[in-house]
Amino acid sequence: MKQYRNYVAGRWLETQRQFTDINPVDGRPIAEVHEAERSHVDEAVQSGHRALAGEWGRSTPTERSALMYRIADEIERRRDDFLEAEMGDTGKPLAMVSSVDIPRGAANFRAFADLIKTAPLESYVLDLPGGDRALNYTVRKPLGVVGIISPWNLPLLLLTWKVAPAIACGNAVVAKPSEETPGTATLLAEVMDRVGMPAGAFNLVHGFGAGSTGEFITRHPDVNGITFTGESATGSAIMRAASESIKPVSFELGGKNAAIIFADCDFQKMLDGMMRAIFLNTGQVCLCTERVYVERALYASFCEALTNRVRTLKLGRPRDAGTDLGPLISGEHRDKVLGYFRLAREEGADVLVGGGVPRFSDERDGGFWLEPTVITGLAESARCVKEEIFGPICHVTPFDSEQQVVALANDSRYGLAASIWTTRLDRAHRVAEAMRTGLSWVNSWFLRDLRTPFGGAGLSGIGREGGVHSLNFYSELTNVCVRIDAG
Ligand code: NAD
Ligand code: 6OD
Repeated sequence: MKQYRNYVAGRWLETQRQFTDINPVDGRPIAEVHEAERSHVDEAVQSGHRALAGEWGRSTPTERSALMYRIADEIERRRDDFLEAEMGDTGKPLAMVSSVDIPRGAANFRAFADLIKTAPLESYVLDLPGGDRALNYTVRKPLGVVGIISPWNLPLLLLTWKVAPAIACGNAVVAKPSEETPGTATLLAEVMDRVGMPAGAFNLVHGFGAGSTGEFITRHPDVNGITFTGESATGSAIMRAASESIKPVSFELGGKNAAIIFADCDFQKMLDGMMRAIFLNTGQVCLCTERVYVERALYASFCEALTNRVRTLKLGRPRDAGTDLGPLISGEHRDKVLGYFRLAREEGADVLVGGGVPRFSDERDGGFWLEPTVITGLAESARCVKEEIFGPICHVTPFDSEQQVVALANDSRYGLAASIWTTRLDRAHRVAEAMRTGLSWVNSWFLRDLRTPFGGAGLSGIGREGGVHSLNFYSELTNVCVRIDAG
């Protein structure tokens, strides 16, 4: 059985306690993972501080940028290993890991490697009475040791989305991937080792959340900042833990995202877009649409077309030809989503398609599969319309006016993303701006420019990452003020 070890202070570390990494396609074990204890997390944090006091702390943006290009190159050189590890841990189709997860892992490093060399800093001249002046300029310093805690749904993409800007800014990192998906994170540590990352500048610790590695990081008094992607409830627990030593936090949390479909949309493009927005990664993307609002004139034809397309989706193993959907990540998560399928019926939903567990009569019956599902007919107050489900399901509701649908879409405690489908330019801009979300897509979904601010409002998060917004989170910006006599 494969062993996934911790990487601390530039050395591979085995521990007493191990847990099993499961392949969600068939429920079979694929690796044993060494769970880091509190003392190992402490050693990772202290080695981070030693790195900051040494060679790594003296590195220049140009040197770090070059190193990050080597990291991206090495990820690409080991592409097949990364693909295998990501498919093994998640059961995602090859088409997705080879076009989204692994390429974005490399792209994140290149994007922030370029940015750190060119990011502007501020400078102001203050005129003083009598002719003296004060020159103010900003210096970008690392925060220190940054704790990075990431989820299982886009394991390499979301881990590197935070590791890359953190090291671009010269921080040391203690990273903890999800216990469900330790594979590509361990490969990333191998990459760091190979490209010559100084010992302690990148540490990887495996484990769980509360009472385990995650909590040891967030409560550690010498961790200087926490960046987290995951559930809103976990964000709340981490915020409490981080408050003990007043650490800055950046949170990318859950969503209950709306799509708004106007009758004037390009129907075919919209339908293709909605199939991705609802079902990519079996609905396990924080940006996925779970609430679909359709203008009444189009409602019946949309429901019919969506249902027909869903019937064509192929549930398959990652390498099976034509696979559209993989399994859910775990038995526990499948039970949670199944609970919502049941609740939807109790709340009075009409199930247009899906709603159950598929049977394959092969090894996949030991895995964590669910049918892609479309429901209608629920009140806006129903729990299935209000709570994040994070599975292959959406609820479709008709609307009658722009004003009404803006109010419906915004009636959520989450505020991550919206997608708007229309060919009317004025309406597109108006509605996009009216969304109480961190991100509004028009005639598109999950189209990413890594320089833009990314994050959510309300339960969906705190702060923005992406481009210079990431650099500002991972830096301590310091103002230097120099008085210049008039002479
Ligand atoms: P999760 O919150 O259960 O776990 C995420 C990480 O936090 C894991 O590494 C876990 O071990 C750790 N963790 C759990 N409890 C902890 C604690 N008390 N202290 C410290 N660490 C702890 O989330 P998940 O189930 O892995 O991911 C799915 C969720 O993530 C969904 O809600 C989804 O919307 C959200 N998500 C949001 C974004 C975004 O960008 N907004 C991106 C991806 C996923
Ligand atoms: O694309 C990204 O940078 C990003 N953070 C995506 C998040 C997806 C959520 O599951």
